[in-house]
Amino acid sequence: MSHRSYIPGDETRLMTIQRYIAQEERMHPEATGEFSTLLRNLALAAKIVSREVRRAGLVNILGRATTTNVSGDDVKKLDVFANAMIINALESGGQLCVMASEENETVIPIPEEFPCGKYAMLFDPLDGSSNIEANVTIGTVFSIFRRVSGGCRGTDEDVVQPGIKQVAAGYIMYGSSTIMVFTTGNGVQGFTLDPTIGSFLLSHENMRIPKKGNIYSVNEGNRLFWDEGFRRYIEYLQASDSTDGRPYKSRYVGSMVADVHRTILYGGIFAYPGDRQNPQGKLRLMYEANPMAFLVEKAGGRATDGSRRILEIVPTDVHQRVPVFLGSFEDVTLAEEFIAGKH
Ligand code: P6P
Repeated sequence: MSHRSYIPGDETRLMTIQRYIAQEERMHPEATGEFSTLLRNLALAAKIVSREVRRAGLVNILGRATTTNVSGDDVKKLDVFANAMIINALESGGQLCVMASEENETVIPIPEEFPCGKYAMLFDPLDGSSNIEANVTIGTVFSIFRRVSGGCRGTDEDVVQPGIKQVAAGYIMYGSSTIMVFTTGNGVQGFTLDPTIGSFLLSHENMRIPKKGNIYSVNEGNRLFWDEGFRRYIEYLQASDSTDGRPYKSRYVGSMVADVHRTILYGGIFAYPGDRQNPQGKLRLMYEANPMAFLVEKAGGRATDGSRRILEIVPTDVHQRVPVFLGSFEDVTLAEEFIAGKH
């Protein structure tokens, strides 16, 4: 019987996320299936969060919860729901030894009644939550490491690892459609949820970021606090020179998942620089910058803090912040040169 491989656009040969993960597993005989189960459970949680995000306006799930997170941000009920949903979907599977979330000040242990596994997962359950009520795209971001501590029950040591040690990373974007984009180190794949059959279908195979783009994405409200070099870089992009596609277009959603997804698709640069008010910027290293940097590099782009690769930063705290410059290799490299005063 001939192997019926996946052919884009052929309705009879759909590549679901389950089939893709199983196919990847077959290509790695040493795989135990634990990792595949972890990704499948994450995809299930994503479907449920997606359903609630889409229903938010209807079931009055909007509004402010009574809690705030470690960042002091008002936590909206959807944040709380997404956080609980992801924890519940993943803690009992036996693949994880510990979790960490933007919404939890300390690491999340695997309850004693559940088996523990060899992976540690960090996540931002609903990044961009300030946009929820405006019905703007928001997303879940995740980062997966292998356990490094000795015991079965994980510790801080397992979640505070340099990004270069990630075994997988990705995001689920709740936009005009729900898309799950992830890498396991072998290219970047995107799956779009078909709600009529409840499956994520391969829609963006082996995503590659253009070497250079013509879009910059940054919150210009912070311009007066930027370092001189970065300010001159943005002014350079805004100057007119048709020989290299300037002036660039400015696009900024204010949801990292949306801004990074567009940057991977179209190229250019997304930046959240440090500034005089916040030298380390706003974005979190462990569950925003690291996973996005892993994806962008695996798609052929570059991701730094203005000089160092994000993935090589040795973390000290699960909630630490880091300046972020990511996107097309040539655009990020030029931004770094301006920041270093070379132009
Ligand atoms: P600002 C959302 O709150 C977030 O953490 C990221 O998703 C986004 O890129 C950034 O903050 C937006 O921050 O200061 O521009 O509103």
